[in-house]
Order: sequence, then C-alpha cells, then structure tokens
Amino acid sequence: MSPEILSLEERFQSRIDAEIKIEPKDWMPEKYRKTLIRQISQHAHSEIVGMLPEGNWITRAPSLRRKSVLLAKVQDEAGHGLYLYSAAETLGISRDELVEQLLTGKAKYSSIFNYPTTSWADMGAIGWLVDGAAIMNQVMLTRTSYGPYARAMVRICKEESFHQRQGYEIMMTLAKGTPEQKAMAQDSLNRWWWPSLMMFGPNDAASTHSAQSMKWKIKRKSNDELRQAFVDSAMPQVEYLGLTVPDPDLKWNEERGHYDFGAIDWDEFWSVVKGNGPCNRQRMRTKQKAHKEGAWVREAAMAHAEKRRQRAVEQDEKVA
Ligand code: BYC
Repeated sequence: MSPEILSLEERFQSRIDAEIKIEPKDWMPEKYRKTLIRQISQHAHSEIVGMLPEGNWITRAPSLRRKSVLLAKVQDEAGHGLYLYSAAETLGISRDELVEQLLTGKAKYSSIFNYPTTSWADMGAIGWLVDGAAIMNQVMLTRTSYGPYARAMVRICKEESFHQRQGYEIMMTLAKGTPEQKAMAQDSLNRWWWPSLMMFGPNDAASTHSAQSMKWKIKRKSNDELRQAFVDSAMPQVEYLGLTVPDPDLKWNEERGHYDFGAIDWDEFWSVVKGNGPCNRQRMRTKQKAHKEGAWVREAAMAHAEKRRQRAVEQDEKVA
C-alpha cells in the first residue's frame, strides 16, 4: 500500500476512534464503503421484504383497530426501507443497482422473513420478537460511525418501539384470552423463538465481518452480545404472558447474571440464508412480480418529475 493511502487510513481510523462521524464526502477506505453498502442495503431489503409476511394479514385482521394499526406498521417498514436506500445511495450506488441486487438474489435480506405467517398470533409474535430483536440490534446502530446511517436509525428505532409494543399487546390479549387464544399465542412463540435468535447472525467465532466492522465502529456490539441481551430482556416478558419458550436448556444462570440457552440450529440458519428456507422462493417471486407490474408507476413518476423540472426551467427563463 502506498504511504499516502496508509496515512489516509491512519487518519480515518483516528477520526473513528475519536467518535467523529464519517460523512459522504469524507475520504474512506474502499472496504469501509463496500461493507456499509452491503450492510445498509441488506438492512433496506429486509425492511421491504419484511412487509410481505405481515401484509399477508392486513385483509384478515380481526377488527378495524387491529387492521389500521397493522397497516400503519407495514407502511412504516416501507418508509424504513426508503431511508436506508437513501443512506446507501450516499455511498455512490444507485437505487436501481440496489433493487437489481435484491431481485437477482445477489444481495441478502434477513433470514427471518423467509418463514410463513400462518395465524393472526404471528402478528403479535413478529411485532414483539422480530421487531424486538431488530431494536436490540438497531439501537447500537444509532451510534454507528457513518453519519447518514446513524441518523436514519434514530427515527427507525422510535418507530420500531411502537411496533414492538403493538406486537406485545396482541400477545397479551391472546395469552389472557380463551384457552384457544392462549394456545395460538404459544404456538406462534414456539415457531418464532429460534428464528428470532438467528436474526443476530452467526456466533462471533463464525462471523466473518465482525472484527473489522467493530474496529470501524460500524457495529458497536457483537452478534452474541446482542443475542444474549435479547434473551435476557424477552424472558421476563415471556413469563408475564404465562407462556414458555421451546428450549429445555433455557434457565437463569445466577453466576453469570444472564440466561443460558440451548444451541442454535446453524444448519437451518445457513440453509435459509442460502435461499432454501420455507418461503425464500415465494418472497423473491412476489418481489419480482411487483417490480415488473410496477414499471408503469415508475415511468409515470419519472415523466411527471421531468415535466415539473421543465416547467421550473421555463419559469426561471421568464423571470430572467
Ligand atoms: N440473515 O459476519 P456476519 C426489521 C450473513 S429488519 C441473513 O456476522 P455482519 C423488520 C451476513 O450478511 C431488520 N444473512 O455479518 C422489518 C454475512 O454474509 P455476506 C434487519 C445474515 O454483517 C420488517 C454472513 O451471514 N436488520 O427490522 O457483520 C418487519 C456472516 O455474518 C444474517 C438489519 O439488517 C441474517 N439474519 O452481521 C419487522 C440490521 N446474519 O453479507 C422488522 C443491520 C448474518 O458476507 N445489519 N448474515 O454474504 C447488521 O447489523 C448485520 O449485518 C448483522 C450481520 C448483525 C445482521
């Protein structure tokens, strides 16, 4: 590496160490830029694909109140996807390229959205556990070293807190309801517990990107630290609901001051990540179809923007 690049990298690292945010026009190592594009776009795609499992229940929500709340939540996910695509674009990649990477399967999205939503109780479990796991991960990202990503996360976290509460409220209603409703809540918890723990990614020892991402303060806590914090915060909520988790090894460890939990099925995790989960193909087909059928909307929006731009130019010429 040339001495100039070396000294640029040293200066870059010392800014990171001093907690100074990196902004789009600042010099940055190419690997930092690529890592951020990978992570932010994976995050954006997760928000967008994450609309599908819940969108599946909008027409079947059990009351008008539940329907409007779920609709608002799913719309929030679209908004999160858009802030995150915008943050990724500041790194010099276009929206079209990002979408192309999702639709061709080149870019990943969170494993969790490849599981089916088979009952209304899943709206509770997703809001409570999936958004709960997302918040655990995203609160640290409000302090990530890249300015546009950190700022997007502040708003996203506020909205995710509402999502988590609406999910827990559904779980409380079901768990305190009839025996059938309580059984629905338990069944949903059984199905979403392990996939939620997998959301945090592989164990630290198997996490290829963690060491460098922690050094660059893109990530501020490791996958295992966050997973442990999630289990510790969810367990009192599970107990309050009067439900149980599908893990015979889960118990409080007085000495550690944390819950111990059983081994995650990493074969299942990697199989889902590689495209072979229960709904991977269905999710991709849905997104590809929506993209194709939405082409005329994008074209109309572009034509409208062009018309407005031309009108503004004409107006300026008149004034001049
Ligand atoms: N699923 O070295 P590692 C939401 C991949 S959505 C799939 O630890 P890293 C919501 C990883 O990409 C919330 N792939 O990676 C929306 C890497 O493969 P590549 C989504 C995963 O990046 C709607 C390889 O495994 N949140 O809130 O240091 C409704 C090795 O992993 C997963 C975010 O995206 C996974 N779960 O750490 C409700 C947060 N885990 O890329 C809710 C932002 C790992 O080398 N992302 N992989 O081919 C992150 O914080 C980090 O990217 C991760 C992984 C902690 C996820």
